[in-house]
Amino acid sequence: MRIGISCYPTIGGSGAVATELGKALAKKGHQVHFIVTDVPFRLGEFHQNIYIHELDTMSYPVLRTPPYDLSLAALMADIVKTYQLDVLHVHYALPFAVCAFLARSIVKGHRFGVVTTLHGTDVTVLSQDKALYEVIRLGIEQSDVVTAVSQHLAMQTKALFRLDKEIRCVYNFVDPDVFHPQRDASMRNCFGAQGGKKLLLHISNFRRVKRIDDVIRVFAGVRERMPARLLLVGEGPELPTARELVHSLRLAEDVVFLGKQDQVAPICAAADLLLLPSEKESFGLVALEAMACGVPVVGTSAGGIPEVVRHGETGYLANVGDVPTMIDYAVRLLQDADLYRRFADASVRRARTEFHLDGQVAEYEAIYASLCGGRA
Ligand code: GMT
Repeated sequence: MRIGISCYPTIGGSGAVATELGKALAKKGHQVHFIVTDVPFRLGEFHQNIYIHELDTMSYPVLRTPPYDLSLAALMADIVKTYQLDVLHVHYALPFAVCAFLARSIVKGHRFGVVTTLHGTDVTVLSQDKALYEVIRLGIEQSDVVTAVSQHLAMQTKALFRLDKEIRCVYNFVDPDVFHPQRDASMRNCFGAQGGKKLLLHISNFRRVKRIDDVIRVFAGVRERMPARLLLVGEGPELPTARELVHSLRLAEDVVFLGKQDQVAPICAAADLLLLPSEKESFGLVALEAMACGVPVVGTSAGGIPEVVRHGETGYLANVGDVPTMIDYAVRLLQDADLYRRFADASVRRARTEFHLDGQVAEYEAIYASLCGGRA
């Protein structure tokens, strides 16, 4: 099949999922066209069957803000026509599902399917804006198939937009060839884990919903009970506050700010525990990636996290903001070697059986085929 993919190319779960899906489809022989504002961050080296179409937004003195969404819709229409695409798969309702709807109105004489995958923020945050609510609803309603990355997000979307339309849950996935257990002593040492220090890890875009303060306070509680270090990967609006809190709690010597990192697999594999105390999380891709590396998770039961992390089996989940309970859970896991080993093994097993790349890619292929009259 010939498949167009649009996503936010910047660091984030939705971009990672869209890019990994495109790579996997291309590997299976499909022709994949990324229609994007920038080369997606996880694309890496050259891949056969992958084409990149980068948007060149017009700038003109009269236009204070260039009409980026309209230009993107025009580019989508052009690529669909030129390459006779079968399907456009967009990640995020806004603006991509609406751009795809416009592209469909522009393209005449060629039918193609539109699949929209909802990743969370478009539904849980942007829909709170009354004007955007109707635009998001339009994008969802005009897509042939809408998927959500968790049952929770699918149900939330249906309720928020009072939709009759089916929202199918297609879980995010992980590639076990990339994310797998790999205890590399030199890597752990380079993060300062010598002398039996435990390595706690948090990866995010440092938005408020990630509750970075809770990450740091949980770490502070653990460090009072055992030697430990905290690795913080990513950056975003809460980074300065995080740095201040680390200093005021006198944790600086044991907290490493690694900044934006493209390749997180070796960092995950070096860690002992992932902290994810989010207030909102449609899925929690980092939790899955850590689990695939044999790293249990301590976090909250917000949104879709419990569908990924099994409480008492692959990690422990507490209520949002319940830092003392998260500290207890983390200490319990890190102090009991047998319990830890059981959780680590169960994490790898669950990631491989329930969220394997192959299964989820096949689900998307079946969706595309259903829109092309079964043609694969
Ligand atoms: O978590 C973020 O803030 C980034 C955001 C994104 O759009 O990349 O992540 C969302 O999509 C990911 C991939 O489906 C999910 O794993 C994240 O849970 C989801 N984030 C939120 O719902 C806050």
